[in-house]
Amino acid sequence: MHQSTKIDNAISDFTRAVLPKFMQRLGSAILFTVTTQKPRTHGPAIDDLFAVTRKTPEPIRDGVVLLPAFADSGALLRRIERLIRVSPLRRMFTPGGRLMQVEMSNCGAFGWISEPSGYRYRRRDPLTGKPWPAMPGAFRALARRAAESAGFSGFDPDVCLLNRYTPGTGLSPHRDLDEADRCWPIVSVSLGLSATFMLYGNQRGGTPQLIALHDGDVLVFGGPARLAYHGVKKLAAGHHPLTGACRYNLTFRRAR
Ligand SMILES: O=C(O)CCC(=O)C(=O)O
Ligand SMILES: [Mn+2]
Repeated sequence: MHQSTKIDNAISDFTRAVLPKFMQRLGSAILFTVTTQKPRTHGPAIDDLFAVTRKTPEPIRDGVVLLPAFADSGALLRRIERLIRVSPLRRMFTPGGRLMQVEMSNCGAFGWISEPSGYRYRRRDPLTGKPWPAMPGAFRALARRAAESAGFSGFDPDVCLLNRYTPGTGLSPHRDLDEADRCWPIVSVSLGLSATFMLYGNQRGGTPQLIALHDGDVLVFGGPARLAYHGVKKLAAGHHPLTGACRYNLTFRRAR
């Protein structure tokens, strides 16, 4: 037989007899791998918002706990994008008429707003006239688990205030006072650019304790620290791969 015919025959034998068996085995191997993979316990694949690389909780002071890298920021940000298409971020005026630096929106049964008559929780977004977008179940679960990890069980937030900071923007010292029952903690999630949180005592003034907050960190404060004065230093310029030149904060509260 001619040499090239022999090679042709060998190739066609291989294609007919060996290759299908090989492909069949490969298919079974892939199927085996897929079907025997355990479901992921973290990350957006099963619709939770917990980071895979959570670190040990850090007690800051009585009633204040930092949960470093607790939240899956990528998954949270995708939901935030959807929420602010419904109720856009906006800058509000303080009751005294000053334009706030931080851009805000809300999701949940209530939203926190500033009106000429004072700070209020409202069921409807004054910008759209419609109810605030519902709080995603995964947001609620994240806030509940964060509170629990900090020693506050049973937290069921009905408000999630969305804050967006750009470089040069900060939040002056204040207390979160507009909630009906202060037995519930505040759960505060940081996303994107890092910021410096200023934690004071329960009286105005003094020297703050400075807490560095990075992407995915969650700060919980309640109990004896529930009415502590707190604020955020002006954001330094920077770039974060997920948020660009800004920081988002989600503040979960129980309003009613
Ligand atoms: O952005 C933060 O880390 C804090 C936000 C805050 O204190 C608030 O919205 O009341
Ligand atoms: Mn606050």
